[in-house]
Amino acid sequence: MQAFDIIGDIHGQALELQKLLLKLGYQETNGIYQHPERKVIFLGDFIDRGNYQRRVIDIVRPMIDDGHALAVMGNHEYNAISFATEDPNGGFLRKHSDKNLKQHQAFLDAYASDTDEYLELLSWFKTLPLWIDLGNLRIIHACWDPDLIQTVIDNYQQPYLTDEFLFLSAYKENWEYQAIETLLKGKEISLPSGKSFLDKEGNERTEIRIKWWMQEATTYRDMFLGPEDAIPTIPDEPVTDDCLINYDVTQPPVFMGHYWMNGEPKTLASNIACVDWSVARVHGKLVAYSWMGENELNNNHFAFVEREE
Ligand SMILES: [Mn+2]
Repeated sequence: MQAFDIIGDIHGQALELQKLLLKLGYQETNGIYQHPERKVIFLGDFIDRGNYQRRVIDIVRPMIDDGHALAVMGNHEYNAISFATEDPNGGFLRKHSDKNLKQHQAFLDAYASDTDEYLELLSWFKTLPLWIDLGNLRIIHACWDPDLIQTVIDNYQQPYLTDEFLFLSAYKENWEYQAIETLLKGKEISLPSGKSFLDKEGNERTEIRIKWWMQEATTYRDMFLGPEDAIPTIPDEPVTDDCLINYDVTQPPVFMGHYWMNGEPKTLASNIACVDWSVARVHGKLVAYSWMGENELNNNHFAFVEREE
């Protein structure tokens, strides 16, 4: 049985990644971090935000290409691909708006002097699957939605972003758009009409991201996943739609990243865990879970390093 160290979103924080790999017992041999018995599974979101994005790629890519690690695609790799892909209808699949540029500029700058490497890296991003299902272990960036996963399989027969899938996912009217939104960015629901809240950037939002795994949640406020200071502004009214995912305890453990968790790393259910404690944020952590084949996850299997500086 292969054991894995499952590592959350890195976002250009190469120093913390090196520290965590060393802490987990990986050693750099011929320029590639490796472990005699264990492998890493990365949850995606290698890029955007941090100061060492190219260095992160230079660490994770050889590990993956050389068989010492697996990885899924994060929403930031998806965005990078869409940003660089021309839309046959004009412009790019992801708009080069001020907001999108701001989020992505540090990545573009890191490769500004090397267009060939930039383009080659984007085609490598496309080789990252949208999810991994090993039978006894499941990995996805944001939300394990079995219906959407089945729809992808029914239509594309595999978990990769083909050119057609990529193109169709850029348009809201297509199910492909919804699939990427949910699998890579998380499940959202609309607030009751007239209700809104302010997000991290201070933008007014009428939709909330929800704790899709939280079976006991009944109200908008229970399900809300977002900044703590916004919680009192979320209505404590029952949600009538059936929007949560019934991921029951008999299913294999699933790991995700993406959500900026707070406090000490711990599981969300006996078979569900998030490993993103937002290392891109001051006081964030880079978190790993060391999986030895167990169905029932154990809080003692988390390891982390604190954000530098
Ligand atoms: Mn993400």
